[in-house]
Amino acid sequence: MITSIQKENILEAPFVKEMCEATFNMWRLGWDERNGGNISYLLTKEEVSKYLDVNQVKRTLQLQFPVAELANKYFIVTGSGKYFKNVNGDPKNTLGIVKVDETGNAIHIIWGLEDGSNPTSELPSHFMSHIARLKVDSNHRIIMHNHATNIIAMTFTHDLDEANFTKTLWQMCTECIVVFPDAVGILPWMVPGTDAIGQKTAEKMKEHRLVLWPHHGIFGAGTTMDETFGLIETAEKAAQIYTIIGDPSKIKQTISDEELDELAKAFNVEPKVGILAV
Ligand code: 2HA
Ligand code: ZN
Repeated sequence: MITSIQKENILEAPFVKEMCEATFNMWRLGWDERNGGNISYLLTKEEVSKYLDVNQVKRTLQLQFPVAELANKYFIVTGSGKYFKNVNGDPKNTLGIVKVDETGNAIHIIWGLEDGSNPTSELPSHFMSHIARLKVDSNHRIIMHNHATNIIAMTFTHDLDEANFTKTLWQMCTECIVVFPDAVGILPWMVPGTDAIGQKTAEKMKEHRLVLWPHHGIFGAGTTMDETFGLIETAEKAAQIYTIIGDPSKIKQTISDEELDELAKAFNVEPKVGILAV
């Protein structure tokens, strides 16, 4: 009996197309110079099985940081050292589909990264953040990191207190409090790519879908590519306005705490406690 089932072309998979489009847009917006930025996207076995035999392992990589909570889960990830500018034209070398093994101590590459490259250097921050977000949101799927220009600029010119920073962003455009009522988390400056920054990022991800790495960039979490992209885009737009204003002493009027509160009520969102003085 012939049991082999015809698989569809993986390059036509919606999740591959979404990765190509998101990376290209981030590069186009100037947020991902050179090999800056990384994305990981949680996939279901059913989604992947439509295109691949999930038991055909190409390579296995040991993890320095066990992720038992992600055992048997599938992700499509950007590759380490890959330029976002090039993903759309070369998905099979710049993207990879990985399955976390049944212990959480290793990952199996089942597609992509064909030139022998590895998943993103920020895999600890991605995996630990997925674990944190899945605990608070069962629909969570995406972790996205980039070097959003004005967010980085603002980490030089604004103090790094989370409540102060968030309130300034909320004041810069009316949409902000509606899009990220959960506020931004901010780490101290740390060396990227390490388990330590992964742990700190994930701790912040318990309460925030946006986490800033001062003088480096931003992490965003969400249930879809569009939502996660839009979250970062909105914070970046607010930071751009702050940076265009330049000298905060030039500000003649702003959105008051009462107005921000009114806005939150009108849009049915709960602003993080301790930011608005109302
Ligand atoms: O090189 O953005 O944080 C990719 C990065 C590291
Ligand atoms: Zn980075």
